[in-house]
Amino acid sequence: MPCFNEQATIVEIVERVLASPHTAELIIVDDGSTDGTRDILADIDDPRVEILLQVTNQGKGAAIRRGFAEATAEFVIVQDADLEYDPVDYDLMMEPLLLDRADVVFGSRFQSGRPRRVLYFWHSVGNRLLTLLSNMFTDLNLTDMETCYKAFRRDVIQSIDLEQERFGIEPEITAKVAAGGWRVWEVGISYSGRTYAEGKKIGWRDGVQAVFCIVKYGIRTRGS
Ligand SMILES: Nc1nc2c(ncn2[C@@H]2O[C@H](COP(=O)(O)OP(=O)(O)O)[C@@H](O)[C@H]2O)c(=O)[nH]1
Ligand SMILES: [Mg+2]
Repeated sequence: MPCFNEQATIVEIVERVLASPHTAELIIVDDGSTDGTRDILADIDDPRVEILLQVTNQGKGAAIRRGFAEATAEFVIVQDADLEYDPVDYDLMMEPLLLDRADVVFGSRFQSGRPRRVLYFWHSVGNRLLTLLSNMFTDLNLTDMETCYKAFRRDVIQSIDLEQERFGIEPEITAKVAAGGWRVWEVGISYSGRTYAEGKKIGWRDGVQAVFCIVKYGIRTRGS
């Protein structure tokens, strides 16, 4: 769980994660929070929780790379520290992994019969364009490349070298998973998007950086 200034949601999301029967361990990587999140984290008392503190803010990519490196359970899922993604959906995410049909599972907000909050139109257009561009390089037919819900066999994600520090990590993971020839599945998940007033931080600059990373890793991993 990458976590940066999420004092409004951290308690609730940790409770939801720990309530899931699938949760063997929860590694929270605090990315230099300055809003009191760290004090809240210090009060968590559950043997399954491990808290890692980044010295300075380095970005979501750096935080999840640190989490991947520390993971010990058989499967790993990325869980944001807001309430946009619901751990109740771990059941759906885990099924292809537990049946040994998938090595990697993407949770799609767009190909989903599950409830989702109706919100920013232009965000969804941006997400679809980024997914389309990524698919053109990877030749995967994903519907939601940018989704937070990416689940992996632990040995698979730990075998992939990742370098992106910020949101470029999503296209980097996607390109490298595709290049590795791993079995990728997708399942529809619910999505409770938040507004900027509610704390959303991602912005158009992150979209531009995503395009850059799709092309960079698309070219680099093509044919490999
Ligand atoms: N925006 C942002 N999020 C970070 C950072 N480091 C860790 N995170 C966490 O990564 C996740 C990013 O969330 P995401 O849904 O992609 O963006 P958001 O909902 O617009 O904030 C959240 O759990 C953040 O707490 C950072 O430097 N910036
Ligand atoms: Mg979010």
